[in-house]
Amino acid sequence: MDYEKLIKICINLASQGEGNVSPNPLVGCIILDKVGNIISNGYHKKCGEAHAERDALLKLKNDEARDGTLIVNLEPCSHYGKTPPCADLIIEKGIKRVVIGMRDVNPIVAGNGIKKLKNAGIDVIENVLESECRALNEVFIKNMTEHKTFTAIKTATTLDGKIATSTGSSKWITSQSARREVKKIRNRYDAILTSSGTVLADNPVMLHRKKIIIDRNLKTDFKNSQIYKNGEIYVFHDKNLHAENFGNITFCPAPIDGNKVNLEFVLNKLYEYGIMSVLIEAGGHLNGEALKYADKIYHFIAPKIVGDNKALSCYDYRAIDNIEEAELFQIRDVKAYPPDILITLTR
Ligand code: AOF
Ligand code: ZN
Repeated sequence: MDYEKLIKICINLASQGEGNVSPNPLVGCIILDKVGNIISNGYHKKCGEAHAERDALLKLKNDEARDGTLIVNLEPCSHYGKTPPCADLIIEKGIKRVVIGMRDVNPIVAGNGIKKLKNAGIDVIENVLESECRALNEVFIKNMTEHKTFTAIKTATTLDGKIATSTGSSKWITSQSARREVKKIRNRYDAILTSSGTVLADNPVMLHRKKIIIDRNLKTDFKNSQIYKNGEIYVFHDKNLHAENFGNITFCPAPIDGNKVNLEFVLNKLYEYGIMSVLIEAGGHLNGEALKYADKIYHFIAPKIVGDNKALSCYDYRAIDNIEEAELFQIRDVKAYPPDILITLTR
């Protein structure tokens, strides 16, 4: 049986929950009958709703899953959370074998689901396509193991790393197909984060459920800037004000680091607010400051060259002498969005 292929199907099913399951993991599940035909599938659709295993099992009539195989990208849970334990339901339905992509990193589950299944005499196969399963749930893993918000940067530049000319001309560097992909990437993140500089320079809409703006001196136009017209918004500043709500905007005071709002403070606050992942889309100063916290970078490159050293760079935050001080990332993926490309990097 090609379990890797089946786990891949689970990963694709799980991805349908993107944008809706946070703070829960992305989980997909398929069920094979005793001769190996796929007879059901399911995925976790929304936080608070059925887990993937329950979704797939409850589509079947009473005895249909008996002696079958359940395939799932994350260890079935063993605890009573917002829903009852999936391991119990799997046992009750008479499943004979469970194939798992990765162990759950949630300490309440971590191996207990597998133990429960084995104690009931179920054959458990672990770690099938594990690294792909871990990549799928990179946000959940960071949250559970480090208690921190998963932080990513998205930038779109020319071949020479520029995001605008010296006069600020930047629309558009990348093509429509690349920009369409950006919308899909945004949807995977609980919030997007930008700076007053970007709001003032570009007046972007940045359509999203939650938006974070770093605006130290509260100099953006809260009435008229496009970005404030929708979504739940948090503005971090250093005015002597208490945290306050005005309509959809929450104003959050933050300490200063040098002459900038302390980014680590902001990211820690986001986790307190229940924001499990954030995509930073800003200019070179904030992007640069964010690099040391970045778990991931989405770097779109257009086949264009500006060739002007006064043009604005995607990372512009320090002076170094030695090339060994450069920030180091690993290229995980390169995809074409003709005529542009997207390079995805992680640590
Ligand atoms: C999910 N979906 O398909 C699986 C999960 O609060 P609850 O009851 O939704 O439980 C959430 C935990 O359950 C989650 O942190 C993870 O450890 C485990 N498995 N969660 O949301 C699923 N299989
Ligand atoms: Zn569960």
